[in-house]
Amino acid sequence: MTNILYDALIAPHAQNNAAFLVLDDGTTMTYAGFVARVAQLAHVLKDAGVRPGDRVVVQAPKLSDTIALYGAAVQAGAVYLPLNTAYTQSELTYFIEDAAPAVVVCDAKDAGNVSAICGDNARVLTLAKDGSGSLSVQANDQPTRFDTVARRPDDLAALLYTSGTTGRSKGAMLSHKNLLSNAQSLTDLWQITKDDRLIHALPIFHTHGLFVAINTALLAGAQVRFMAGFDVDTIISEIPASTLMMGVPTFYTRLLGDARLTRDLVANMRLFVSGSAPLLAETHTAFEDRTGQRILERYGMTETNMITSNPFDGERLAGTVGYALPGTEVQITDNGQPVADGEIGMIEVRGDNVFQGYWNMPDKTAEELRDTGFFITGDLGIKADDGRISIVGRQKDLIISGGYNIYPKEIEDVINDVEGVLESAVFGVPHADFGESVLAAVVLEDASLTDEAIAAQVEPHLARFKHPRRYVITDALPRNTMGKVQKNVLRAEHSA
Ligand code: MCA
Ligand code: AMP
Repeated sequence: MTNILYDALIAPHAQNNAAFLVLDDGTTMTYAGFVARVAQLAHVLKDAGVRPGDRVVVQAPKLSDTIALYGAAVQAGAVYLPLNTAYTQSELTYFIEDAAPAVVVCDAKDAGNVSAICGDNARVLTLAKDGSGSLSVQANDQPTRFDTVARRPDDLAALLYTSGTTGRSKGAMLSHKNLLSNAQSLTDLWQITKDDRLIHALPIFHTHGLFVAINTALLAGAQVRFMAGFDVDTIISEIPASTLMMGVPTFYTRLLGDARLTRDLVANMRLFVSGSAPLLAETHTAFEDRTGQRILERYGMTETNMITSNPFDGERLAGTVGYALPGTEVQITDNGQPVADGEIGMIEVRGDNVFQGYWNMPDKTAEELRDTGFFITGDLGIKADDGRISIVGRQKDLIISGGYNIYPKEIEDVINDVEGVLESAVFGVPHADFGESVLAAVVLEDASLTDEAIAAQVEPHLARFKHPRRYVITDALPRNTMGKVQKNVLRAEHSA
């Protein structure tokens, strides 16, 4: 038995002295150095009591060691569980209790809080922004070889939480085969090779920045210009020496806002990829007018990795997400039955990319993953007669702000718990920078409650990117005859 993910992504680089991660301070981690560091960290995990199948929670800064930790979890047969660094203690408590990890790696500044959550149930290791902390101290003395733990293709490699329409986050169980098959499809389709240099400005706790970007780079042996975060100046200065960028639509609108983005600047770039949120056709067109490059839009989900992509060679059509990836089937359905080409329906997907179900939630899994293997995405789409897919809406109540998914139910639950609030409805309105932004309509029981007071009580419970940007106090929420809140009415009223 082998470990297909480690064997494909990491093992081949043991003697590869090419640069893998090029950091903001100019230092470089070579591929061979990465393989050695992965082994050292795998020893740390093993010594900390991690056994095959155990979860390793990581809420840590974007560092080369954080990527090596992902590799280490894979090599040690563990299940990697990355978390947004913006999550508050109350959000973190839920994830740790639900996933019951053996080890939690966190920023040194959060160690006290995290230890309080974990008690004796998990070991806590630290990794600070400057790379220091107990994780690296322990790793530095370890051997640079580790006996890779064998795993079956369907064994879990990662657990990624995705918020739910019920307000409770669900852990999407991703297997070695799920991750590897998708990395292979994307690397082939986008023709990524060792000659590529990828601009990496995404966070590494989501599918886009971790699996789409890092797994494809590892598979191809490409160089990654690994940036701490999104910064227009840094990206503009790195574009001439790079060939590839992956980003959310906000990256592209922000770049378009800078006059230095020109055809000459991007002359060396061969591919710009966009995903995680709808790319407006006007952004696509404006980017082409300015640079001569047609952004390649693709579509995916945490549960499925990438599902469709516009072609590398061929027409990249604005407003469409392209064709099902090789090995991935997409059907458009109405009540579970496929509809004719050109008709709107639910997008469903099947293939090696589709997850193994939700952690500890068999009922939720059964609701969304059919016996036939098709996963019900909650996105509404149309398939043209040549197979090209366009997303036309969402059946799930979801806001996507700057590529981050925000489920209104989770926020409404927190607002409704504020003393003096009768009920609330959270909805998204168009936003020039983030695509959508969060608003809350609130009906009060206690008329003296102010929006500042509500915001202050909501704050400790939710990561900042989820906070409503505005509270609208109203006498009643608009409802249809069935009593369902009409968020489209709220959106129309407040979009300006
Ligand atoms: C930051 N803030 C936000 C967001 N990001 N508010 C709403 N939506 C956001 N996306 C808030 C912060 O809380 C802070 O608020 C203020 O903005 C400044 O924070 P800062 O970190 O400086 O912001 P930034 O660096 O400008 O970040 C914007 C960003 C970032 C670069 C667009 O959000 C980002 O990297 N987004 C990518 C997310 C991503 O990777 N998604 C992929 C998910 P305050 O001032 O109040 O404190 S994977 C996925 O969706 C699927 C599978 C797929 O298909 O890929
Ligand atoms: P996540 O919760 O991160 O798994 O987000 C997945 C959701 O992001 C999908 O169900 C879509 O609604 C949305 N999404 C991802 N890529 C695109 C895209 N290119 N266009 C429109 N929506 C997208």
